[in-house]
Amino acid sequence: MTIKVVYTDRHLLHNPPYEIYDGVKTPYAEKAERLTSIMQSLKKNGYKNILSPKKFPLDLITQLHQKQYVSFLQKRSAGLKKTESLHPSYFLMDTYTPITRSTYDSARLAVDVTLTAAQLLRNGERVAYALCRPPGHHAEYKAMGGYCYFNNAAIAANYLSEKGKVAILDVDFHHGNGTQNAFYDRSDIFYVSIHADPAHTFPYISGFADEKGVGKGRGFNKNYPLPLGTTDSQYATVLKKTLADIRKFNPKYLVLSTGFDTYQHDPIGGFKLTIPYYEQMARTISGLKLPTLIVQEGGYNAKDLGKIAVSFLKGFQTKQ
Ligand code: Q9C
Ligand code: ZN
Repeated sequence: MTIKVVYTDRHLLHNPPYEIYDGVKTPYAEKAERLTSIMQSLKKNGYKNILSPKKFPLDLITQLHQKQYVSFLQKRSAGLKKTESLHPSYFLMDTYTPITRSTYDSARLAVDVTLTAAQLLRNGERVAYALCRPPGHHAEYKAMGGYCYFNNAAIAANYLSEKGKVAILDVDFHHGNGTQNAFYDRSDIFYVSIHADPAHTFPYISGFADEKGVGKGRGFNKNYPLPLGTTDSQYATVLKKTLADIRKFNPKYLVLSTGFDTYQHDPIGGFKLTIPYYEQMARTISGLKLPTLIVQEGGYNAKDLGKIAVSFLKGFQTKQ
C-alpha cells in the first residue's frame, strides 16, 4: 500500500489511569490499544510504509500554544512519580485530561508525528497518515481538555500554511473547539467541522452553526452540528456540503482531523456510521484531489478501530 503512515510505539508511555465523569473515576477511554489495534490491521493489510517521527522545533508548538502553558506541562509532568496523575486547577478545561509523568513527552511526540507527515506533503506526497495519540483538536491556546494537550492538527495546518491556503475538515464525533479557536480570525486557514450537536455533547460550549469566524476570519469557519443517531446516508449528505465549501475556498492543502468515534459501536459517540461507509467517506473526500494530511483524533472502540482505519485508507487508494 502506498500511503505513508507516521507512527511510533512510544505512545505506549501515555497511559493515564482514569478520567473523572461527574465526580466518578472511570477507566481511561483514550487508551494505547486504540493505536496498536490500528497498527496491527494496517500490517495485516500490507501497509509497509511506516515511518518514525522526526524531531521538530518547539517554536512550531509555541506559535499555537502559550509559552507558559507549554512549560507548565513540561515541569508538572517531570515532577510526578510514575503512578501519579494530576488534575491542576488551571490550564484545564475538564476532568478527562490529567497530567502524568509522560504527558509532556507523549504530547510532544504526537506533534512530531503529525509534523513529520505534514512535511511529507510539503515534499510532494499526496496522502500521509499521522497515526498519533494523545489526540489534539480540543487543545486550546492555553488549556488541555478532551484527552488533548497540544493541538496536533492545528500545529500542522499552521506549518502547511507557510506554503499556501489550508482547509481543515474535522470529522471527529466531537467539535474541535481548539482548532476552531486557533484560526477563528484567519482567512488563510478554513475550518469546517461535522459533529454531534454541542447542545448535548462535549465540548458543549462551541460547534454551533452560528460560529462563523471574526474580523478577517469571518466566513472562514463553518460548523455542521448533527443529531445523535445520524446514519451513513445522512452523514454523506452533509459531507457533500463541506466538500463544496472546501472547493470554493480552493486551498493548497487539506488537513483531515479524523475521529472514528462516529462509528455505530463507539462507546462514547452516538452516530451510526458503519465500517464500509468509512471507505465511501474517504473516497468522496479524496475526490477533492488535494494533498491530504490525515491526523488521528478520537475513536474509542479499540477492537474495531483497525477495521475502520483500513476501510478509511482504502477510500484514499482508489484511483479516480
Ligand atoms: N464518560 C476526542 O474524541 N467526554 N475527545 C467523555 C465519557 C470527553 C473526546 C465522557 C470526550 C472527549 C479527541
Ligand atoms: Zn472525538
